[in-house]
Amino acid sequence: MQMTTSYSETTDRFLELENEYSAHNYHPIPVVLSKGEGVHVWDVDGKKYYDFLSGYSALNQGHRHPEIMASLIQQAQKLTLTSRAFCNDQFGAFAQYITTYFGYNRVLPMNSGVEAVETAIKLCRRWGYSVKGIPENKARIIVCAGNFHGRTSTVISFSSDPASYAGFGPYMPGFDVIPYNDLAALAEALQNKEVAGFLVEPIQGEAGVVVPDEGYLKTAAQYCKDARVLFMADEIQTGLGRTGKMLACDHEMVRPDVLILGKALSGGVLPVSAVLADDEIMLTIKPGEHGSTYGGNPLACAIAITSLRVIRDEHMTENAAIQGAYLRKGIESLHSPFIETVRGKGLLNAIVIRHPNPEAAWDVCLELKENGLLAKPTHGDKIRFAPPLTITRVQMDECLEIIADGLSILK
Ligand code: IF1
Repeated sequence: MQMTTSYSETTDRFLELENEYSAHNYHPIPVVLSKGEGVHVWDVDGKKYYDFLSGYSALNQGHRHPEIMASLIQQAQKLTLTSRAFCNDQFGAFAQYITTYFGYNRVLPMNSGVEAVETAIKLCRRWGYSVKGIPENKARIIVCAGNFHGRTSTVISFSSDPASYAGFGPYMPGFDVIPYNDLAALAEALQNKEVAGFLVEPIQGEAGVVVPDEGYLKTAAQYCKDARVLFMADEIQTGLGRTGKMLACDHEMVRPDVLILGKALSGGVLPVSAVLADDEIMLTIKPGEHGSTYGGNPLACAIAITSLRVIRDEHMTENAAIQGAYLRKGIESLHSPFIETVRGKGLLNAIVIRHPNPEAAWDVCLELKENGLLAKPTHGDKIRFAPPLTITRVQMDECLEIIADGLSILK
């Protein structure tokens, strides 16, 4: 039986509006937020919470980071959008900054994460035809079961989660699904000479923070190199310091042929995503063959430069490694019989709840909410713990107490 939660008339009124007038494409935790700052958010009744979801890792720098907000306000007072029909004084600076930051020749800017994934798919196919010499319309891309790369019709075509793909066919062809973290399966799939790319999350986020075996990424990247197949890392959720390295691929010193970024590229202010690659890949797309209205807009560029800079300046990546290890150790030391496993890297973590009640994870999240911490279950029995990378040790100690209290409702 699902636990009920108490909330005020004010909250109720906002929930009713959303229920009455919006699509029902989410089942949110019943809390209505009105303010955010750093690792905290406040609801419409003034109650304060720790944000342990960080906008699905779009808020690595915390809510309303002062320097990111300053860039937003400064640029918003000058120029917000030109389209790429014209040039602007922010885009070139952004392109130089981000390509130098990650060590690639070029960047193709987009907006949402899935647009960057779609862009990577198009780049990969085009490279397959014009460079690798795959026969037209025959290019294949290998993906992993349990993937989440977004929700467009193409991307759900290779999802293995019925909640993502069921009822949305017909599906885009050209994708081969193999088990995640399975090098033998990858080696076999790479036998096909029409394979142009391998698209993979270094850690599978939505699947419940599934961390592959040590060496998986390194070996997979080598297999791809040997087969002349592009290794494409979707670091939209794992990138930008989240896992305790700037990129999750950095844990194994893997340099993706195609790097896909999003979410925290904008510090949670507005959608900014990007694909990075070297000339041989990026220059296969010619003028007028790909783009988007807002891609590379001056406002996004100004925000993205600051969003990237503060991660380095404030050592957020290092803090994620330290506080994430502390969080996992603290949860493990609870020795809760209701935690099947604690897993993650840096501040991308999840616990798997073991309990006969299928709503147990949801009920724990409602209890956490009552006690001042916001988290949400994924795939039923997993609870993701992913606070902003700015969280301090003192704050983490307080959160560990709240988590312990939240678990105590399970009998
Ligand atoms: C939802 C979670 C899901 C992503 C990776 C691409 C995208 C995402 C690795 C697409 C987006 C978001 C989407 C949001 C919930 C959240 C999410 F894992 F982060 F929790 F769904 F799996 N690659 N992830 O994680 O980026 O187009 O959304 O900007 O759709 O419910 P987007």
